[in-house]
Amino acid sequence: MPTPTITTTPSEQAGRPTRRGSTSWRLLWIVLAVAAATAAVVLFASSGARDQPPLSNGDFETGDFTGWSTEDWGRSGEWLIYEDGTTPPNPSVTDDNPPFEVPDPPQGQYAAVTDMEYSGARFLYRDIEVTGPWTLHAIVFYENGIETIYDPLYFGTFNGDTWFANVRSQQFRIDLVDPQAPINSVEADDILATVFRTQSGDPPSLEPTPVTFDLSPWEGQTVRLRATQIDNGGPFRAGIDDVRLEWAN
Ligand SMILES: [Ca+2]
Repeated sequence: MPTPTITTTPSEQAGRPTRRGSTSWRLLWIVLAVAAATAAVVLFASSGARDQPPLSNGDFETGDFTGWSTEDWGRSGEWLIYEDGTTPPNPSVTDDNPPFEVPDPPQGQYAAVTDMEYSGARFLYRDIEVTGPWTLHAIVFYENGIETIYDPLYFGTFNGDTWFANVRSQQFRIDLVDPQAPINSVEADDILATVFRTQSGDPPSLEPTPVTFDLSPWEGQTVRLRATQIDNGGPFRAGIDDVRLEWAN
């Protein structure tokens, strides 16, 4: 019986190098695909980091004022975190005329709003270290309990017990101020810029509205973002949410 032999046809011989070649190409394509995917992930991660300079709890989603400071002047009224636009976040600090009714938080579950039973001035603020060419972004809104905005650049005085203002003031404004200045300062040297403000003649309410402001002129400095709400003509609910930093174009 002849010894079995393994024979190879010319076509198979020709095919072997071809198969090895196709395997090599397949490997090369896999390597290239993995490299491309890795590059895409790296690019995505770096562009994502670039899009979000840090500003902790600018959206109030911790459900409290972590990262922020508040100061409330007056017998009854304050900045509060709320979830539902028709439920006073602190029922012991609210006026029934008109009752608390504001838009629901425009971003996420929580936002900041003022509520009050008596007249006063309320400050919500935080310091921002401007370490890049950033744009400030926020969403603002308000519900004035009376028809008229009164906008004097005057926040009244507070002796720790009683708030006093000798002119009508019914307004909401957001300024960039010198971090070293007193919280109620309206001195021209202390107010670096005004991001938003209600003015005489404005409508009595504003739906949630985005505002942006270029912070790049203060790059390398620390500025204080100060939101101020004042009323002595009726309740004035002012709200803010989604405060964040973006890279300026
Ligand atoms: Ca929010």
